[in-house]
Amino acid sequence: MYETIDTTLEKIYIIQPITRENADKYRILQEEAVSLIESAGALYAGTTYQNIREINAATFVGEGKLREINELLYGLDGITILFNGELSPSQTLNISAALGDRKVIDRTTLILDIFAKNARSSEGKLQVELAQLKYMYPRLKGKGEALSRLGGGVGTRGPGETKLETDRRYIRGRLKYLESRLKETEKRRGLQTSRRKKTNVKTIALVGYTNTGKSTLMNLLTGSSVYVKNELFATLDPTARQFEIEGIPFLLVDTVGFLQDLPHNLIEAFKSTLESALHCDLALVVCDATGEYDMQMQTTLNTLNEMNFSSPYLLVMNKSENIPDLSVLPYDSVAISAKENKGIDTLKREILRKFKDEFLFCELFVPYEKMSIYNGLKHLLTERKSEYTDDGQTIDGIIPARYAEQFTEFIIKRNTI
Ligand SMILES: Nc1nc2c(ncn2[C@@H]2O[C@H](COP(=O)(O)OP(=O)(O)OP(=O)(O)O)[C@@H](O)[C@H]2O)c(=O)[nH]1
Ligand SMILES: [Mg+2]
Repeated sequence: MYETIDTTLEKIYIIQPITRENADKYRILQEEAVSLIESAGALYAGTTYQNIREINAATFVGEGKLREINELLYGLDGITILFNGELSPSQTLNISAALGDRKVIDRTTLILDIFAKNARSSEGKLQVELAQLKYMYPRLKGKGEALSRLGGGVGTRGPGETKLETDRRYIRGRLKYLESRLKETEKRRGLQTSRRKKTNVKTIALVGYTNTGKSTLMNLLTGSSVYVKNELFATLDPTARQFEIEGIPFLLVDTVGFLQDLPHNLIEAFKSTLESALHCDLALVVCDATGEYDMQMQTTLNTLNEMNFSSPYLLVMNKSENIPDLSVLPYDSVAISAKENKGIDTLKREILRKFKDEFLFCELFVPYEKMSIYNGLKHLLTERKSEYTDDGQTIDGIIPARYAEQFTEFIIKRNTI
């Protein structure tokens, strides 16, 4: 029997530049590029590294390197080149020309392709298409020659199995249309958010590096079934679900994951869908305890800060079932395993602790003659336990801090969380 290779999959060869800025992390960047290629549904064909002391303005990498790649890939058709960094429009075209008109994409194009593949909501699709067309437009020389030269596959796929348009005049019109459609949806979402604020339910956002297990944790906490996959950017559209801790309702929002060196225009594109997460009452910064969690945490917080995020947050180290000694993890983090349902009670307690100024955990006593007063207030508190005695009712309850004063005469003990 012969092993068959799926020839329908595009093969991608990586050029990994090594610069002064990425000297300490280029290996992680290269590994991530391999995961990105697989997440885009393509095959990894190999990597070449190049030390860049001085950037060649025309082609970024040196001519010698391009000659070497040309020789290496000679006769191998259908191999796409991924430059694992950002290229200017003319650099993309020049590299392609130097490699015998081979298809060349950069990291942003690849990420946008995965985004297009994974966008589900109509707003997500609009945003991805807008970001793709904006990025592609200056890369199209004349009437889309460059892109039509690209052929099919990665970098030419729009959201929802569509093929991206390459006609510049068409794109200009489409950009205007997409922008106005997005403005409308943003307005509608603004209304929803303000309505939600009025209901007073606290919002908790799951944020973090891609593939750390945010959606798995979302499913575990809320009993929902959002999409989980061992793939980068599996989640694109934010999803919100209610869940309770000790009878207190919370809204949990799952969001798109981050990646180091995420292009700025991509962050811009998702700023509005991330809005609910940016204004959350608490963010759970989910990291992979078995990975480069310091880098993951820094990337996440830096990206959020760029978007004016200022909510309190809690560090969550997921996948910790694989860590024999948890004491090596950051001391202020909560170690969990979303997959094996471990550490979740501790996580819930830590979440409540973060809200300790917002809720009063207390015991109350209501004498029977005051029962009607209490019944008028009852809807403001969460009763965890209650018991009838000879002369009244004792209640173990949670009161939102701003209503606490109304219960003063009934409170007999204030508990700490
Ligand atoms: N070993 C282990 N794997 C986990 C755990 N939690 C999640 N995973 C796996 O990690 C992979 C990614 O999980 P997701 O929940 O999709 O991660 P995510 O953070 O939502 O990823 P994106 O949406 O792509 O940013 C999946 O293969 C999960 O099964 C865990 O506690 N332990
Ligand atoms: Mg996810």
